[in-house]
Amino acid sequence: MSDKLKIGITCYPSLGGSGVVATELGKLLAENGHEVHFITHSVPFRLGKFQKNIYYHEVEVSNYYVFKYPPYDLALASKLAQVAKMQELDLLHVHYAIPHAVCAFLAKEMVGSHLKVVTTLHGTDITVLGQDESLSDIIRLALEKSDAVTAVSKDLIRETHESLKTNIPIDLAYNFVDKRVYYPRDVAALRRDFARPDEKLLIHISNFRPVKRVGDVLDIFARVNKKVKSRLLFVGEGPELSKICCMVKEMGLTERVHFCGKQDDVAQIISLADVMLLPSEKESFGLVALEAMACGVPTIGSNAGGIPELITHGETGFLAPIGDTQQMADHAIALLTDPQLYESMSKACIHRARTKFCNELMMVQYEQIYYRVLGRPMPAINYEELCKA
Ligand code: GMT
Repeated sequence: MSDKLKIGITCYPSLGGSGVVATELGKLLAENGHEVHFITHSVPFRLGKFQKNIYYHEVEVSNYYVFKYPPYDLALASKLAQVAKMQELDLLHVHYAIPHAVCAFLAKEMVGSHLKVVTTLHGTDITVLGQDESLSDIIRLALEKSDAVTAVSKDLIRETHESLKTNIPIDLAYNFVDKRVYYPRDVAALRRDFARPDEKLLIHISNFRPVKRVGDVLDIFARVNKKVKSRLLFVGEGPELSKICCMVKEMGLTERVHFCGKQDDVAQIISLADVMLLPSEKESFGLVALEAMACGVPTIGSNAGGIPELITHGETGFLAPIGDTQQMADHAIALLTDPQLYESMSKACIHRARTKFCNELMMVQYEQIYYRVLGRPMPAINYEELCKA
C-alpha cells in the first residue's frame, strides 16, 4: 500500500492569505507525491501552471427560484462528500472555519468516519466571526467535530480557546514561504522606475480592510518622508482604498505615493522596497511580513496578534503598540538612516524566514498531522536536510 495520501483541500480561492497558504501547501504536497484535490468555487489564484497530482473540482451552486440566497454551503458539503467518495480521499483539509469546517463536518457525516477532517484557522474566522453570536456556536461545533484543528499562531490558539470557550487541542502550524519563490530579487533596473537612487521605498500590501489601518501606513510614511526622502508603494485593493486616495491628495503626497493595485509577482515587487509597513489592528500571523522577510525586507508594524511570533523586535523588524505611528516612524527613520543596521537586519530576516518558516518544514508539519489523524505511521524524513538556509 502506498504511503502517499489523497487529500481534498478547500479554501477561499480568490483572495487572502488563507487561500495563498492553502494553495501553496497543496502544491507542495502534490510535489511530494500526494494526490491533491482542490474543491472550491473557482480555480485558486495561486495554483499556477498545470502540475502532476493536482486536481480541481468546481463547486456549483443551484440557483433555483425559491432560494433567496443560493445555498453555497450545502453545495460545498455535497461536493466534498461526492469527491471524497469518488476519489477515495483519506482526508479533507479545510482552510478557514466558516463555512468550510461546517461543510467538511457534513461531508464526513455523509461519507463515514474513515474520512478525516483537518481544519486550519487563519485569523478573522475566529477574531471577527468567532465574536459574532450568530456564528460562534456553529464554529465551536465544527472545530470539535474536526479530527485535528491547526492555527497559524500561538496567539490565535489562545484567542480561539478564549473566545469560543473551548479547550479542544489545537496544533500550531505557522504560515510559510516557498524559498524558491521568495528571495531577494535583482530589481535594480525596475527600482529606478519607482524611486531615485537617493530615495527610500516603503511598501504596504493588503486587502485595504479596516483591520489593516491603512490610514496609519500613510501617517507613518508622511512622518518618515519629512526626515528621509522616500516614496510609498500601495499594493492591493479593498474597501478603504478610495478613502486613502483622497487622504494622499489632501496631504499633498500624490507625487510620492504610488498605487499599484493587485499584483501577482509579490516577491518581485517586495524586493523593490526597503521597508514593509504592517500597522494592523488584528493580524493572526501576517503572511505579507513573512514574504517581505524572505526577500530581506524588514517589517515595521504593530505588535498585534501573532506578529511578534514572526518578527523579533530589533532583530528582524520593529514593533510598536497599535496606532503608535510616531514610534513606528521613528523606527523606520532609524533603520533607513543606518546602513549597517539595515544590512544586518536584512540578513537576519532572510535567515529567519528560510530556517523557521520554510516550505519543507511546514509541509512536514502538516503531513505529521495528517498521518496522526489517520493512525498511520509517518514515512521517514531526513530532518537535517530540511530547511537548510
Ligand atoms: O489578512 C486578511 O485580512 C486576509 C486573511 C485571510 O483569511 O486570508 O488573512 C489571515 O490569514 C493569513 C494566512 O494565515 C494570515 O497571515 C493573516 O494574518 C490573517 N489576517 C488576519 O488575521 C487579519
